[in-house]
Amino acid sequence: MYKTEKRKCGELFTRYRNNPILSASDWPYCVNSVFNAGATIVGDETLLLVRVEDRRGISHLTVARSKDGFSDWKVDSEPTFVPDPENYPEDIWGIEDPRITKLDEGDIWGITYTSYSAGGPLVSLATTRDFRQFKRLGSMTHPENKDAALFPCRFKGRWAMIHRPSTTFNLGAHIWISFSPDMTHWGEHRILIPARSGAWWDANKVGLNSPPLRTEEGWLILYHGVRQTAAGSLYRLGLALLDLDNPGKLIRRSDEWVFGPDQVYERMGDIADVVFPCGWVLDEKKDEIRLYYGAADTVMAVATASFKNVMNYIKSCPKVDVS
Ligand code: BMA
Repeated sequence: MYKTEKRKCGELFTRYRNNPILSASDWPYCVNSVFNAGATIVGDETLLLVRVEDRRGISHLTVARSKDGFSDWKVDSEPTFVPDPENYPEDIWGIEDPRITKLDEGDIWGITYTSYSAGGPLVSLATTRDFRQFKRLGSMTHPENKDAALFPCRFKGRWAMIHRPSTTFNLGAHIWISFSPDMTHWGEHRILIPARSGAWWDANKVGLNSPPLRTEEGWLILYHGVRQTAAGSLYRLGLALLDLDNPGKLIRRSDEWVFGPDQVYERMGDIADVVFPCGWVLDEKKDEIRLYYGAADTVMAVATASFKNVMNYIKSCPKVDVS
C-alpha cells in the first residue's frame, strides 16, 4: 500500500470530528444537496442560511439553527427564502451562496446572494430582522458577478461591498470592491485582490468566501483560488488583510493556501475537490473562529481555528506592495 495521507503543514483550521454537520438526509423535505451556507449569531444560537439544491437543480435558502454551532441543528420545515422570478426575473434559475452581514446600524442583517439569471449569475441583496421575513432590494450588479458581501459599516458615509465580476479579458476573475451611498447604486469599482497567474494555487480566478471580519489589525478576508487541472477545478482558501479605515487597501495576503480539500466528504460529491465557506463566526471569549463551509457542493461542514493564531499568521504574511 502507498501512503495517501498528505503531510500536515501546521494547519490553522481543525475539522470538526463529526463532519459533515448537515446533509440532504437531515432535511425535512426531499432535496439533492445542502451546502454553501451563510452564518451568523442570532440570540444564543448559531444560524445557518443554507443553500439547498432541489431535484430540478434550482437552489433556495433554508435556515438551520443550533445552540452550540456544531450539533443538534433545527432545520426550518419548509424553504425559508425562495426565488421570486415573477417579481425578480434574475432569480429564474435559483438563488445561491448567501453571505450574511450584521449591520452596525439598526438591528438588521444584509444578505448578499447569487441570483442565477438567464444572462448568468449576478449579485442580489435582501435585508432581514428575524430570518423569517425578508425585504428584497433586488439586483446590485449585472452578470456575471458573484461572491459578494457587505461590510457592516459605512466608510466616509458610503457602504462598501466586495464582489467578483467575471470577464474574458486576460483570463482574470479578480476580487473587486465598490461603494454606494444607498446600498443600491454602486460605483467607484476597483480591483482589490487580483488573481495571480501561472502555477499559483490562486491563479486566474479568485473570489471572496465569508464576509469581511472586523479585527483591530484590519478586515480579515477569506477567499478562494480556483486551480484548473485536467481533473477539474480545485478550490482552496487563502487569507488577506485590508486597511480598517480604507477597505480598498490590501495590506497583506497569504502566499500559501490555508485550507483545501482533503477529507472524503470534500473530495467526493456532486463537484469533487471543493471547500466553499460562505460564513464564519467569531467567539472572542473562546478565542475561536468557526468556519462553515460547503464540501463538494453536497454537504455542510465546520472547522475551527484559534483567532489569535489566525491573526498571528496573517500578520506574518507578505506585505502587499501597492506602489
Ligand atoms: C462556484 C460557486 C459555488 C460552488 C463552486 C464549486 O463558482 O458557484 O456555489 O460551490 O463554484 O462548484
